[in-house]
Amino acid sequence: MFHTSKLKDGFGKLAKNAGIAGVAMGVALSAQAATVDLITNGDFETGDFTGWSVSGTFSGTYTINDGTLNPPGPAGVLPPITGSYDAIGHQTGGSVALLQQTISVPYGIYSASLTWNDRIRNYAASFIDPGQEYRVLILDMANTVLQEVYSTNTGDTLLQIGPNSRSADLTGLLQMYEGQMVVLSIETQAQSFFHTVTVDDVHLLAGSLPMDKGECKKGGWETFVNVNSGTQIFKNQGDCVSFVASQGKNPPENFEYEE
Ligand SMILES: [Ca+2]
Ligand SMILES: [Ca+2]
Repeated sequence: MFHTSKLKDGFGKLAKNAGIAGVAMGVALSAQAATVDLITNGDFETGDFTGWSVSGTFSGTYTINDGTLNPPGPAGVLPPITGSYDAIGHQTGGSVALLQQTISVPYGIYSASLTWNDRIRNYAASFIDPGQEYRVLILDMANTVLQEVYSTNTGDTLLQIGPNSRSADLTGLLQMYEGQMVVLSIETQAQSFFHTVTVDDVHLLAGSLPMDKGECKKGGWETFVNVNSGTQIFKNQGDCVSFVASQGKNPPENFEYEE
């Protein structure tokens, strides 16, 4: 269900924002891809922390695992979740380990989805908030928590070797921060060690809408999807062209306007 007036407003807002972004960056609007991954090296296949920043208090840190890393504690060696490398958070004492990436949020976001895989190995008696916790947060540049995407809680299964696939719809949050910077913060905290957390395949997909009829052509219409549902937005090229030509007054069949 959608309301045409709301849809039209949304298209106008998109056009205005994309226009501002286009002028600021000196790029053609039609050059924007329908879906972009805002994370650099989310699969760690560079074999290092390119794109990421690693920090921690005391002994807490993240290390690249090539399948031979034996982290402190009883966790032992495990192959990377996918590919040749993943990243493991570990410690030898009370600590917080941070694996962070700063993200430049584009204009004109229609849908946004954060996905990743992990393994959790907590050798303490319980999870405790926040002392013995693994969490995935979105922060602003002043380190204020904008959204807790995931966090362990007391009573959760201690050993979740998985790998576990996790996902979150970040559409509303990223639409509020268009044109700004936010930080993805993957945090492993321990007061009773050992607490060993592996992450891999981190992707933050942002899907947009076409601003130019040219983006609909040569199969371009097929590339516009809701990145959370996977649903194609347009049923054919004409549907896409009509949406652009009418400036959003002609909503496509599968359009779900997200505020
Ligand atoms: Ca990998
Ligand atoms: Ca928690």
